[in-house]
Amino acid sequence: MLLCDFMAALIAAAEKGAKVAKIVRAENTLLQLLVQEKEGKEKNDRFIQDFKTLADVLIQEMVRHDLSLKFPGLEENVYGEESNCFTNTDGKSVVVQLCPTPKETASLLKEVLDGNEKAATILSETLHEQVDVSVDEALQSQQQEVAVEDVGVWIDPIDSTAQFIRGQTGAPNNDGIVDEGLQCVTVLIGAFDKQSGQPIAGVCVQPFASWDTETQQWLHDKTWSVCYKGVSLSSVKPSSSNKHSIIISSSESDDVKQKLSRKFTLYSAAGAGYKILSAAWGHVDGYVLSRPTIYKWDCCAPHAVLLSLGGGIVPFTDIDLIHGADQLNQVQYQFSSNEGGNSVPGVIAYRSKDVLSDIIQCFQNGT
Ligand code: 2IP
Ligand code: CA
Repeated sequence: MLLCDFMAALIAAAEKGAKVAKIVRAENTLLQLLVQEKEGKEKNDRFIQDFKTLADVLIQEMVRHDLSLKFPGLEENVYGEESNCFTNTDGKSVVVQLCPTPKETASLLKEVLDGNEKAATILSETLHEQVDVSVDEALQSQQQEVAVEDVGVWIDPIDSTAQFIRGQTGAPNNDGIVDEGLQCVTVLIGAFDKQSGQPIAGVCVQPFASWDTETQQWLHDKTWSVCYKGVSLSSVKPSSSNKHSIIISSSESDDVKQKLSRKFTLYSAAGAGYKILSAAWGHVDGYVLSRPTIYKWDCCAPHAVLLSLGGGIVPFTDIDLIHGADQLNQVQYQFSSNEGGNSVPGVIAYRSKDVLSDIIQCFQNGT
């Protein structure tokens, strides 16, 4: 496959995923399914998983379907956060996937939507819709051949699911950072080289990037990058200005916060993908997470963006034993079938090597 065709397909899939996320929140029938708190007997006890997971799974399976149709052979190397197998309380399983026609997909979805014909039809029509996307000229000229068998894909269909369900509108601070709200939601599709484990491309879409007061609708925003065999391209324009600020998870430990405060101002926000992108966009210099609550599907796509800008992501392990940034290897993305094998033991995401060195110094004894 040609690199430009692969990127066009990733962009189309991510934009369609963002459209599904927006429709799930805009269509009242679907929204009720999404936000209803399923307690006790009201819970749709036909299926253990609930609609929140179904929205995730539908986007993931749509991306898998569309990429596999365009690039035969890729399907066995497309990985996602969610399992697409829904089991009911009688142990009956329904594998959620796109069928050859919208009609067949709708009837399958009705099975996991408790017979809700309207919801099943709305979702199926959106999942099967052809979306045309405009691809940046710089990408159109990338005619390099990429071997399908060399590439793996990680999908995070809806990152920051909690903010997606809450549905609040966040307020950006002076640096453009939203600490919580729909703006923190991202659809992440990252591609990596199976041999080296390194990211080669990433497409990140914010379905709810900004609210259009005229049309009373959410506008989406897209960030893409390529870092493949010497080609570094991104929709983000490089900028050298350091903010001397770091973004962290709201659940970060006091000890890590105290050490980072030696050199940086700290902000917190929801969304692992959103935080890594905040570093790539230059809202902050980096993102630090000291615990293994992040996964390869969260990191792969925005990691490609940082790499294309001269930054990167290294694991946050044994940081006090490190004597220099050069000792650290980038996070790698080969799929692991081991339990917990696709989690990442904490991250340091950085815009430049200088920022990485400054972050490491915060943790060195005595500095
Ligand atoms: C979550 C989501 C959370 C993040 C967690 C991710 O992904 O990005 O926001 O926690 O690490 O796994 P935090 O907000 O503390 O950074 P998902 O929403 O897809 O489960
Ligand atoms: Ca996630």
